[in-house]
Amino acid sequence: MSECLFCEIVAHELDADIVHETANTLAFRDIHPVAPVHVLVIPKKHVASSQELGAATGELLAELFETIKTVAEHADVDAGHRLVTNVGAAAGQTVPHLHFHVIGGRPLSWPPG
Ligand code: DGP
Repeated sequence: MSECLFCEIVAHELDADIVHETANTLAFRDIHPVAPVHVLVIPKKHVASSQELGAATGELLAELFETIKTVAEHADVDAGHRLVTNVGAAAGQTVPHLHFHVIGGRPLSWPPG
C-alpha cells in the first residue's frame, strides 16, 4: 500500500467515485462534499502541491486543466464553479497530493472562509 491516500486511489487500492480519467489525471467525487458538485482533480503522479509545479510540469498542468474543464462541463457547472487548491496545512491542505477542488451547483459567496 502507498502512504499517500490519493496515490492509493490512483492505484485502485482504495475505492473512489471516479468521474473522469486521462493518461495522467484522475477526477473523483470528494468524500465530504461541500456542494452538490464537488470533484477533486489530481495528477496520477505524486506531486505534493502547486508549489512543485513550474515550467517542467507545463504539459501536466495543461492536462489537469483540460480535465477540470471536462468535469465542469459534464457536471453542468461550466458557467459557474469555484476552483480551489489548498497549499499547506496552514491553508487547510489535509492530503499532501496536489488536488483541485471543482465546486459548484449552489450559490458560492466570496470571500471564502
Ligand atoms: P484538502 O483539505 O484541500 O486537502 O482536501 C482534501 C479533500 O479530500 C477533502 O475535501 C476530503 C477529501 N478526501 C479525503 N479522503 C478522501 C478519500 O478517501 N476519498 C475521497 N473521495 N475524498 C477524500
